[in-house]
Amino acid sequence: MATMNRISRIAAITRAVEGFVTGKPTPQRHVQVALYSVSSNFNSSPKSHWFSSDRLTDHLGHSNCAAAHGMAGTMLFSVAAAQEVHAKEPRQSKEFMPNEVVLYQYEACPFCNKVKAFLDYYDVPYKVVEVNPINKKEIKWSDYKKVPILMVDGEKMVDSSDIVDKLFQKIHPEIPVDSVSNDEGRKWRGWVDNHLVHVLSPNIYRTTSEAIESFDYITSHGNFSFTERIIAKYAGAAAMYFVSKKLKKKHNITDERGALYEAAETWVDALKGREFLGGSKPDLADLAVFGVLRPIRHLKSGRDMVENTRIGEWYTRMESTVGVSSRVMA
Ligand SMILES: N[C@@H](CCC(=O)N[C@@H](CS)C(=O)NCC(=O)O)C(=O)O
Repeated sequence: MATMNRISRIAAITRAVEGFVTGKPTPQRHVQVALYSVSSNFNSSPKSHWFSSDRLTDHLGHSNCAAAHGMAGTMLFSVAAAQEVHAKEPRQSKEFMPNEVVLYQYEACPFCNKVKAFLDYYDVPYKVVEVNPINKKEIKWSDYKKVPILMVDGEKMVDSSDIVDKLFQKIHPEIPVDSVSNDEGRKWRGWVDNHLVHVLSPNIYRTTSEAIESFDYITSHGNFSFTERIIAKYAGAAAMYFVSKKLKKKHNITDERGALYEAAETWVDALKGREFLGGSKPDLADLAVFGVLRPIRHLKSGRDMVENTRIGEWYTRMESTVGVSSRVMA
């Protein structure tokens, strides 16, 4: 009986996935296959969701929300030893000394990781509240139902790019809002949201073993109950494996690894020999690229990317510049 339920729910996922990919509305609006927010509450009420088709673009279009922290990956990226250590930019604004910064997030969500890269770089201490993707009870109080949500001394900020812009303004009140990013920075920040994130999902779910690796990370770092975790790992991986094939088509990607390598090379070309896009120190585009790549860095796709492209040196520079996380215990 339980098995039957499971099978019929997996079938529901597949239908929802098809509904999404074909663009047809699906009656299974609440089946959620979120790469960052994968969950497996198969016994959930109709309100809970595995794969909510109205949110699929968020979940699946940017399914790079997975990573595994592994020794192999650490070693691959540890050319850092040979690199000079870049100092963090000191916080320049005495006006921005918040008492409490709280990030509502999914651990592997690329948008949340963009915000975290910024906070880490600027040494802004922040607490994290991991949101349960099934019931989102931690953000019940909010009308805005996506993550990241950042609370800065009671001020609510939403949308990763807006959050970063607002924080930058607080740190650098002397810089006019329009100049937060120059044309080049703006262009590449847009590229991250409109291109890079779409390339990541077909890669991290490319093969069944990669999909399981990704889901292993997601479910072990996310806010899941024990049962949710086990089911999500395998059912989510299976569903996303198929979804990623459809996503490839949706975004006209034929060779996902090729597209990932191309994106990495494109970024290195954009640097034009500079240490960072921002010159001798990272700008907001550097932080955005680094932020969305960080969750995949120790997955097979991230390791392959570093082995097969020139991005490793920049990534390592970013890693050493951003430094240790400024996250504090909640
Ligand atoms: N444009 C938003 C996108 C945020 C977003 O799509 N977040 C996803 C998770 S990575 C989300 O919360 N989706 C809704 C859900 O989980 O139900 C941003 O940059 O912050």
